[in-house]
Amino acid sequence: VQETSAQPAWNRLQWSALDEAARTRALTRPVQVVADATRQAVAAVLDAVRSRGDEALRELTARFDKVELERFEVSAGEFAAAEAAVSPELRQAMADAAARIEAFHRAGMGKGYSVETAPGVVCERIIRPVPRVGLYVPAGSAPLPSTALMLCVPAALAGCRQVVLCTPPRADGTADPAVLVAARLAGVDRVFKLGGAQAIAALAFGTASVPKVDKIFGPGNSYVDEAKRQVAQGGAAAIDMPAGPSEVLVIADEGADPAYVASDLLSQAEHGPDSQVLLLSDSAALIDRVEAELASQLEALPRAEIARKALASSRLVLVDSLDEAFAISNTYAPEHLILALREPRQWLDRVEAAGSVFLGDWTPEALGDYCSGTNHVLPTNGAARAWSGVSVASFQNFVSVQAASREGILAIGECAVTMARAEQLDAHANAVALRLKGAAA
Ligand code: HSO
Ligand code: ZN
Repeated sequence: VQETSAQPAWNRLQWSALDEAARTRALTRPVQVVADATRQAVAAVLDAVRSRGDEALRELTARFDKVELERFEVSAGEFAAAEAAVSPELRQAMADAAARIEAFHRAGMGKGYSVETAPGVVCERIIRPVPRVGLYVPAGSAPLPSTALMLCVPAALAGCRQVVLCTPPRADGTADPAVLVAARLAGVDRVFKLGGAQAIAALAFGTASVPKVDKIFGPGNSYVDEAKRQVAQGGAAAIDMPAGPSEVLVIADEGADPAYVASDLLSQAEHGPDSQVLLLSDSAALIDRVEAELASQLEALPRAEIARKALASSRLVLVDSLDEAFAISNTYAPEHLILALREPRQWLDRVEAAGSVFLGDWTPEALGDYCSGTNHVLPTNGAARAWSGVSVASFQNFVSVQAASREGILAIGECAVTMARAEQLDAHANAVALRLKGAAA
């Protein structure tokens, strides 16, 4: 740990020098303790919105967003004003990004299928969109129109019957214009100016002005996360995935460009003081150079304060080999994994768990955050071991169908009867045996 006050602090470790406990500590994310106060505050907000609807939304918006809103839904006039407020360059960039996100997500859409598993027995999978979905786009320290694209594009591809988006109002009572333009570019035109736990409550329970949804998507602050957790637990609405602070893990070899590596670490660090940043390298010289770059690039960043806080819990780890680096990465299961390696594709098979992988020096995480075409709503906090990022499938249900003909029940009925008898479920056995008799007659 560097301790001169002029130098920002980050943790430099040598993996081979750590014992088991220190290794575990090095890979442990800070525990996300949801304070009792947060949990109770969120529960109170959910309660208020469930019982008093729009009236509660008005009070909570006045209290938390400091703005009196008569109407939450963005009007046609506000959309028009937003279109006028966004520069042509930004509009075009968002349209280009939306097109690439659509191309990638469309190609990955699941298909229905049908298999004859026995003569006269046809099993199918059919796909149905989640009927009503709610998308949350945060606007805290920086509004994120890119997140609107990442949620709206797959929702539109899935064909959800009702798609509504919530984003917090600004002090003047308007929504961020770029978020509105992004939503419209992706085919979503029902936007509500609501933020925080009250937005999640409105989507989960519905109010006179906000329609209830079946599933809620999108990142947010700790109140939003806690509200999503509570509505999911209570069965009011499903949610996309468990949330935590954003994170990146970079595996870099001796030949990596230290300026590129540092810029990738900093782009994650600037998201928030709790962002997680890890570098694994088999080259001490590379780590030295990255440290120097971190210090100099940090100075020039407007969000240096935030990034510095995140870096304080970052880790720059010297490993004995790249094999060791992949073992560590797979244990950690990062949201973003950057392979700053000379032959990155040759190492891809080693990746067991990661939300999204970035191959080689020309693929910064920022490309995936905005416009390569992949989704940036990804599993954090180690969830990548068992969860995947948002895709069209996140907005779909996969329904199985089976149809047996007379020939079909004759072919497989005995199988069911035998198993039902073994489980001592006689009604099951009867349901099949009756038909076997009928079919044989
Ligand atoms: N890296 C963030 C997504 C984002 N970055 C939005 C910029 N804008 C979490 O994956
Ligand atoms: Zn980002």
